[in-house]
Amino acid sequence: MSKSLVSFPFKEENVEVFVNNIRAAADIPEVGEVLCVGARENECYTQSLEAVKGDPALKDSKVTFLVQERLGSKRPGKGDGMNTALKYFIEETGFKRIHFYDADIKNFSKEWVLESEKAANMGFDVVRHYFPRARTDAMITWMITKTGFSLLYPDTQLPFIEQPLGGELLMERKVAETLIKDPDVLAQSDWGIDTIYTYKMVENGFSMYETYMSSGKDHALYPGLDALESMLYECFSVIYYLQGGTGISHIKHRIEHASGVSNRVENKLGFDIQKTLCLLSEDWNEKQKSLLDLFPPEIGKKMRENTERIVFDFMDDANWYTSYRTLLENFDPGCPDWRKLLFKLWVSRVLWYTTNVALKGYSYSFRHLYRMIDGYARVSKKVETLEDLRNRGE
Ligand SMILES: Nc1nc2c(ncn2[C@@H]2O[C@H](COP(=O)(O)OP(=O)(O)OP(=O)(O)O)[C@@H](O)[C@H]2O)c(=O)[nH]1
Ligand SMILES: [Mg+2]
Repeated sequence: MSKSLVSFPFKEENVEVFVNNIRAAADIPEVGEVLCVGARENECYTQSLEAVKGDPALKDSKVTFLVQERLGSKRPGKGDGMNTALKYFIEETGFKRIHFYDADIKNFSKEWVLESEKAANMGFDVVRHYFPRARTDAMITWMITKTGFSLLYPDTQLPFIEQPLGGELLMERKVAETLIKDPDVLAQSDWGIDTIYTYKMVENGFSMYETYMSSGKDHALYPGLDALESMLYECFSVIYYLQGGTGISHIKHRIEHASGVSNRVENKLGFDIQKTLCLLSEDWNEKQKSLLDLFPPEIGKKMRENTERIVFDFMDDANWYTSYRTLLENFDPGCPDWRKLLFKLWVSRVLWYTTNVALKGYSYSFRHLYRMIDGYARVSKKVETLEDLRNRGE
């Protein structure tokens, strides 16, 4: 069958936004079915299903609602939702391609689907959307995922994938078949799903096209960095377990040139700094303080000072590199104190970046972030030192 399945994993989203998105996807001739995979049968699930059933615009479209299966072994979350969709696509349909979109995109339109279809028609196995983001957004992507890939896999395309955690992507059927057979993918029921999909796509040598959506993604926002703690922990844990992979092939990879950025995105400086500062000084215990002995003395000492006053001015690019290496060597995913410490180290890193880089402007910030990833790859390959990283001009 030459058509595509469009899938929306969802949990508790605005019903009107979600149903609009279902309608936009179902209206596209290339789309054979829309699959909505809910976390559970909650109010959002029943109300959206009712709205779809009663909508005359959808009476000729196939829209399927499922509650996600318990497929994985981590926290039951978005990963079980996405894997349930992959499994349905392979076992219950004969469609050629599967698309994924977050359900909370307020400016979703048929363009999102059609842009992916066009890139896939050019012969790419995977198509991922990327879009302009505010300079303080995507702090897990930059400081955890891209940094981790750069430290561990500097010779591959992994560090240079624009938005490795993005939820908007297309896969050809053969990609879905490979992923759903992989026990690491199936196990990843939590926020780590995007990282494992990205990694496995590259590991299996699938070609990748990244389309640029200049309109950006307008979606529900987080109030402060504390809401990101579980996402941070789950995304870092995948990178931690991925250490030691070898022989990752060189894939065909094309990134569409980024065109415009809206004033809204360019001028936005993201999160609640006041609230975030407090996170550094809260909830310390003796175990966390002793874990800091594993870090280089100057990093351990400065972090420990946070029990008395807020300190983050030391967490520059070089110290973040060293802290990340220490985490990769010593982290214990089962230990709640390691989890808290990872979070605090990351908060100090985000605050350093916000006050030393982000305040200097939009273009300055992105130049810095891209150079940081290049620099980390060079240090990992031992062609540059941490001193070089410190001395690089802007
Ligand atoms: N099926 C399912 N969907 C989930 C679950 N958790 C989150 N989702 C959906 O996954 C999508 C992404 O979740 P968000 O909370 O919007 O995540 P986000 O931080 O905005 O993600 P970014 O777009 O990367 O910034 C949304 O459609 C959620 O409704 C879950 O446990 N199960
Ligand atoms: Mg969202």
